Amino acid sequence: MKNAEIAKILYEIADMLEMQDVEFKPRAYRRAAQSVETLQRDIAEIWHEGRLRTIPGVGEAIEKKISEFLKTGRLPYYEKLKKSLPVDLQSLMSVSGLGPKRIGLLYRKLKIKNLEDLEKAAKEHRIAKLDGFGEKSEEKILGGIAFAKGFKGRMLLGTALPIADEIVKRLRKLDFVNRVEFAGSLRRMKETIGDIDILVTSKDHDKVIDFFTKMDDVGEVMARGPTKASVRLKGGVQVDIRVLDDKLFGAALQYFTGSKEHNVAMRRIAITRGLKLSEYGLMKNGKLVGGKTEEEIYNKLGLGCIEPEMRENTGEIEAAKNKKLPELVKYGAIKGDLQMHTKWSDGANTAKEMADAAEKLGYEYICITDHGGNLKIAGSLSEPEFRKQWKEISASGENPGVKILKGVEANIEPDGKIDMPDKFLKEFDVVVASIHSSFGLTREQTTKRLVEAIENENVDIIGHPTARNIDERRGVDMDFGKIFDAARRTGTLLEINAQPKRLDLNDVNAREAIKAGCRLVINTDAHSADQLANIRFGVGVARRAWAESKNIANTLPLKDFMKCLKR
Ligand code: DGT
Ligand code: CA
Ligand code: CA
Ligand code: ZN
Repeated sequence: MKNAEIAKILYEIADMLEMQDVEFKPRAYRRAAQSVETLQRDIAEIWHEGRLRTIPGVGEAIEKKISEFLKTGRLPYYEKLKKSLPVDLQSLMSVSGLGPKRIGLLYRKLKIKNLEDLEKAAKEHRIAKLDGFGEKSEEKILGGIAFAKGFKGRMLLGTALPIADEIVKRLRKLDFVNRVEFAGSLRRMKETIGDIDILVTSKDHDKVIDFFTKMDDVGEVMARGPTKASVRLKGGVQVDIRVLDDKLFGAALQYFTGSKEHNVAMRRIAITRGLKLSEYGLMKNGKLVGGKTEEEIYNKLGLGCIEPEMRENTGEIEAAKNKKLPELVKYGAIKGDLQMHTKWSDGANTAKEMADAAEKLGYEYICITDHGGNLKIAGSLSEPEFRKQWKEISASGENPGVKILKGVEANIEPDGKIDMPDKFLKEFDVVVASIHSSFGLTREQTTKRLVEAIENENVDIIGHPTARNIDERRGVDMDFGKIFDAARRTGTLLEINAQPKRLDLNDVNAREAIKAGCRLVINTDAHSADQLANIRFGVGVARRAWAESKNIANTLPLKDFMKCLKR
């Protein structure tokens, strides 16, 4: 599958054009890249169907380039650009506060090509002297370098999962293969993934390794042995495979799912019971006593079987010991999606098309929440436009299976006010309010800002509460205790935004929110019908937060869901 590879190229083109101060085009490329990156289908299939233009952000020019690349495996336009700008954009871009424009300037003025050059220049105070930079931005850059080093070499869950799915599917088709599962951080649904780990059972180990290392999309074979191999795909992703026999599948799956910290704690428990746990099974005096299934291993250690998403050694082992494991919300439990955008603002599809896609997912309801208020760049709707949209929705006849709610995503201003009139807000079924600007307020200011929004009687849901972007921007700083307290007190729902770049609230915050008695919703914030499938990333976060169905409002049928809105 070439999705990740193409997305990467489109991002780089956008950045390189922007480095040279080209207008408009970078935005288009970036938008297309984002859609391709999180596409839950193989882009080659969409190309074969002649439907590339249905991908949000893909216009005529970009369609042509994607086609050319899929046809020939090359894109001379991109190669030429890259040659003319020998800069390690990817790492420089991951420094918060540094965009392509500034990177272009740093390259032209100081010949900065990579993180090392950047760090050196900042430490030598050469950056502060440049026009448009100052001591403060130099300090910020140094902080940003530290953050970038943290993400370096990792990818978003939303990038890794479709790639892993595709490889798993391929392997399952082979007749000499029995079981195939992915393990590692991916199975735990961590928000970022270092590499993809795949386990296969087969009688013919050699044949599996052979197939795996010779797949079309393999760029480089990094290691190859009789039962394991590591490859780097052309898109840059590393994949590890291990081949084993059926009778040890459970033990290997348990071991390679991790986390390391969870495994260390598990081995300690084994020792207290006179047993030894490893990837080769649970042993007593050198004799195998468990290994075929994970459940068997957990049970023989006196534990209930712990769901992969909880295996981080943050209390799950104690809970399993005391029979206090939560019944985690299921991936199929969501009955409605409460944040999505249509053609009316910055989405790619109509409300009707969104409803059709929702019906396929088995939903009972969706809420269309195009942007309102002052967010001009995202195509915010005026009051008359919203009224026209509502007419269109009711004229579409509605899907008998899926109720379309009238919603809006409004903006929370720096002082906590919502940027739309109260009287109009009351006419919507659901109001989502989110932070889209002024990310740099202090912790006190942000806490006040959010509490004010939460206390607003017209706000049902706080969208992506910290406004972070996993690979670009830290979230706003706030006193979560006060936020959760206000949300619980007012019955305001807090969102787990399922966009792979956001996953906001994250696992840790969501778990705290649940402990504090808040109710959450999981929304995709989809900008196209395909993106409704991103819901699984949000459910993954909820499961990592130990959420049960009762903690997630949109597992409720429509009638009960409407009752838990505060208005
Ligand atoms: P990642 O790839 O950085 O997102 O994180 P993981 O958790 O997928 O880590 P990875 O790929 O290095 O290894 C996969 C799993 O294998 C890991 O979660 C636990 C297990 N594992 C690997 N190395 C060790 C080790 O040295 N000790 C223990 N206890 N487990 C290990
Ligand atoms: Ca891994
Ligand atoms: Ca690995
Ligand atoms: Zn938003």
